[in-house]
Amino acid sequence: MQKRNSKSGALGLAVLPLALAGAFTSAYAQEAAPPAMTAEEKAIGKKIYFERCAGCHGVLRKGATGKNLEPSWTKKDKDGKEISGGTLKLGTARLEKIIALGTEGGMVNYDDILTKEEINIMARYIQNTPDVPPEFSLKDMMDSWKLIVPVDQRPKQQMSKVNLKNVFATTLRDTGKLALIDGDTKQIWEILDTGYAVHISRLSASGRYVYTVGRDGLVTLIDLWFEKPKTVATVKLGSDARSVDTSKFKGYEDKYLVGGSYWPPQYSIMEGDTLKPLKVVSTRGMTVDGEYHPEPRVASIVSSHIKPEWVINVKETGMILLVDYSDINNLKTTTINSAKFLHDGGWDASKRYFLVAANASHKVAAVDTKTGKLAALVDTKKIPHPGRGANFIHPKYGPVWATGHLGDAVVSLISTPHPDPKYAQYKQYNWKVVEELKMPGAGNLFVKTHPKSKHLWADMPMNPERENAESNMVFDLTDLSKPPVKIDVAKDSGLPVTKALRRAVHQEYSEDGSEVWISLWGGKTDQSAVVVYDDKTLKVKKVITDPRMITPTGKFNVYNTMKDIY
Ligand code: DHE
Repeated sequence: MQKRNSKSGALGLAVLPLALAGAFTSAYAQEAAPPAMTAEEKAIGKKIYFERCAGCHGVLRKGATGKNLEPSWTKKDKDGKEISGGTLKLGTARLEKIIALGTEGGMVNYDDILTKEEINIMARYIQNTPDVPPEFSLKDMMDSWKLIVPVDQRPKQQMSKVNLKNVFATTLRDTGKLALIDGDTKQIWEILDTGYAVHISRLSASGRYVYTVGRDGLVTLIDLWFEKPKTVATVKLGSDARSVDTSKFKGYEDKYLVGGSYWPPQYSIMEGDTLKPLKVVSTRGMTVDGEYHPEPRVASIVSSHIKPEWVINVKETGMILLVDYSDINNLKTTTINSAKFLHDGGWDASKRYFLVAANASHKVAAVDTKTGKLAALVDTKKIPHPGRGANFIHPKYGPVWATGHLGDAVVSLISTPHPDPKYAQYKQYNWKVVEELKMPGAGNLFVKTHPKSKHLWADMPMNPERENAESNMVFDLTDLSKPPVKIDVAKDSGLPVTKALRRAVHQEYSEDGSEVWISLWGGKTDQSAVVVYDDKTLKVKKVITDPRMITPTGKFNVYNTMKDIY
């Protein structure tokens, strides 16, 4: 996903065909020396690149959701020409414009985040050879591991009266903290320190432990059985990470945790209740096109309910790994070819098929975890971004799974197989996009519904228009021909308008499916809120705000996350 949207500038990178990405060899020899940089400027460039650019372009800058940014692309020729051997050479002035204004290809504008000097540093930094960060071994993990409260010193039962199943683990992104909010009382129960620019949380199969991962690779294990939630262990997965999941198959509950890293490109297996590192597996290797890739990052990970298995999606190679964790010393892995640039995804309603966006390939791959084979590769609109998607019964086409798109103003509904014979009549539609629901604009990140709900919620936080970015669209699942209702979440919060957009992002249902919680992702220092809606009436039920409520984004209801309900 792109962090922010372009204002309007249709510059350079947007028009570069991806196919040209590798066509630089002949021109390479004629390239000029990279622009000079002082050690201090290099350090600034390195930090900004990690914080702002690496997520989309990769540490080695080979490109994924974002374009390839290797010097072969970014540097001008020795003679100052921009085009050489079929390759567009960008150079400092052009790169400065792209960084400042963004592109229509999805590159965001940084002119109101970075100073002019920083933009100039970045334009020069990316013409220099990429810094290669150090590897991170099992020993490095072990050295980083902190067991703060050993298992025998933890409570033997839940100490508080809080309804744990309805607790929401809420990301406070830019503060590097996690708020544990009591869903029944809507009170903040505890706020705990986590990793830098904390990303997602997942639950152990029992619902006792919350695992949170930061972009710096720090995993935090939180025990909900204390009177107040407590961090009982931490460990580093590497220097850059996005995903974790637990072992959910019967007999393995709370036993293992698996974490996926962006850098180094690998996944790591840990003890579920202590985070003691057990094994590290590299994901470097060949892409679906048969080319070696040095940085195939681990994107989404999900734990199977029907087998002792994780589905591990490797972004740059387009390989989906089914990793059998029943014997981690003799790890059995099924490697499934799908499409490049795998990102986020979720289960179908039966939890047999995992559907994952191959975002820059504009496809959704569906893997059949029962047979261990690719079930389908479905063409979608531009840059599908489902979050975990949304499952419901379409009035005409039966069971469907929904995904929105970052690059297009539609939510696509893909027909999915279902074991219940009453849905056999819909088999003819399976793995087809059966309907596209119109949105007011692109920039969708998440869609959500609940088995008890008649509504489908879709956000647009990456849309450039304030009125779209701050709203959600709600579709009536009993009559999809009705225009969706637009809910202005920022306005409903009652908070003062701020200079920064307050992006209405990520929906999560309460345990009983009666409420929808939406975050307002505001400015880095602005007090913000989570707005709670009654899912039936679409009226505001509660605005959860607090001076510490800064940049709330993802929310993970304990029960729904534990059971993968969406
Ligand atoms: Fe995410 C899920 C990667 C930016 C909020 N994000 C995911 C997943 C991946 C991913 C691989 C799937 C995890 C899984 O299921 O195991 N996200 C990335 C990036 O690489 C990216 C584009 C850029 C970056 O540098 O990190 C990125 N993500 C963001 C944000 O800026 C968001 C909107 C705000 C934030 O808090 O960081 C954001 N991502 C989320 C959320 C989920 C997520 C809330 C989980 C959704 C769910 O319902 O499970």
